Amino acid sequence: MPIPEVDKIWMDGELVDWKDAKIHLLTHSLHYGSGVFEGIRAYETPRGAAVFRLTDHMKRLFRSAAIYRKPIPFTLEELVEATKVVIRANGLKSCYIRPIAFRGYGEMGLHPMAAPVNVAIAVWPWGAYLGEEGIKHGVRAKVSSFRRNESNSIPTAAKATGQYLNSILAKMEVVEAGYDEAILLNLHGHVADGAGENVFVVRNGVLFTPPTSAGALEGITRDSVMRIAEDMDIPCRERDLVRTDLYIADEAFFTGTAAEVVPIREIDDRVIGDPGPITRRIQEKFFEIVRGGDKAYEHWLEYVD
Ligand code: PY5
Repeated sequence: MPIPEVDKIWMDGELVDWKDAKIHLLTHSLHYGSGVFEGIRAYETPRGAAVFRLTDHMKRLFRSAAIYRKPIPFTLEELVEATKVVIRANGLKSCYIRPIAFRGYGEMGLHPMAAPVNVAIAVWPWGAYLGEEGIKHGVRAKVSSFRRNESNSIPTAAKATGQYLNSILAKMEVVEAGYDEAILLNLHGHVADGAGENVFVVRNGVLFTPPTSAGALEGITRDSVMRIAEDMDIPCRERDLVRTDLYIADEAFFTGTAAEVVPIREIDDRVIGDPGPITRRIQEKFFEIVRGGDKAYEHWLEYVD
C-alpha cells in the first residue's frame, strides 16, 4: 500500500519537506540493517491528538540503541517533544509515528563507531494494519517455517531494522499461501511472536503470552494488555507455549502498535472461532483507553497540544 504523504518529516532536529527527506546511498544502515526504530500511534481524543505511551516507546528506542552501542545525539525529552512538533506541523489528529535512529554516511566497515547517528521521525495516517475486518472478525494466522532469530545471534530485545528480514520472510511465506499473518517459533519450538505483533492465547479463562526470553519483543501493547487484564481480574501468565497450545486455545489474539488488538480466528487451519469474550473485553477497553475514554488510564496518553 502506498504511504499517504504528509507535509513534513523531522530529521536531525529540523522539519524538512516530505520529498526532501533523503539520505546518501552509502548510509551504513542501508547496507547492514544497523538502524533501530519504533512504531507508535497517536489517536484522536476529546482533548485533541494524544500519543499512546510515547515516553515508553522512546525509552525502548534508547534501549535498542544501547544494545547496538549507538549513541543517540538527542535526549529522551527532545525526541518526545520532536514527536509532538512533527504531528502538529502536519496537522494530524491521529497517525502512525516512525522514529528511526540509524548509522549514517561516513563508514562502510562493520565497526560503525565512526559513522554518525542520524535520527528522524516520520508520521502518516495509517489505518488498521491487519485490516478493519481483522479487528472485527479476526484474522487467519499460520506458523511460519522460518524460526524467530535467536537472541544470541540478533538480539530480540532490540527493535533493529535488520532483524525484520526475519519477519519479512515469515510474512511473505504465509501471505503468499493465503493467510493474514505469521506466527514465529523460536529455535526450541516455542512460540515467540507474530511477524510484527505479540501473541496471546486464552485457555479456561486464563491469558497466556510467551516470555521475552522466548524471543517475544517487549511490546508496549503487550504490556498494556497485561495491565488491563490485571485490572479486570483476568489472570495473565508469561509462559512458554508450543504450537499445539495455539491450536487448542479457547481464544487467541495479536497485539501491536500497528496491528492494535486483533483476534485470531484460525491458526494453521484449526478454527479458534469468532472473537471470544475475553478478547472482546480487552479489545474494547484498549480502544476506549487510546481514545481518551477511561480516566483511570489517562497517564498513558501524551497530548500533542
Ligand atoms: N513483536 C514484533 C516483532 C513487532 O515488530 C512488534 C511491533 C510487536 C511485537 C508489538 O510491539 P508494540 O506493542 O510495542 O508495538 N511492530 C511494529 C509496530 O509498529 C512494526 C509493525 C510493522 O507495530
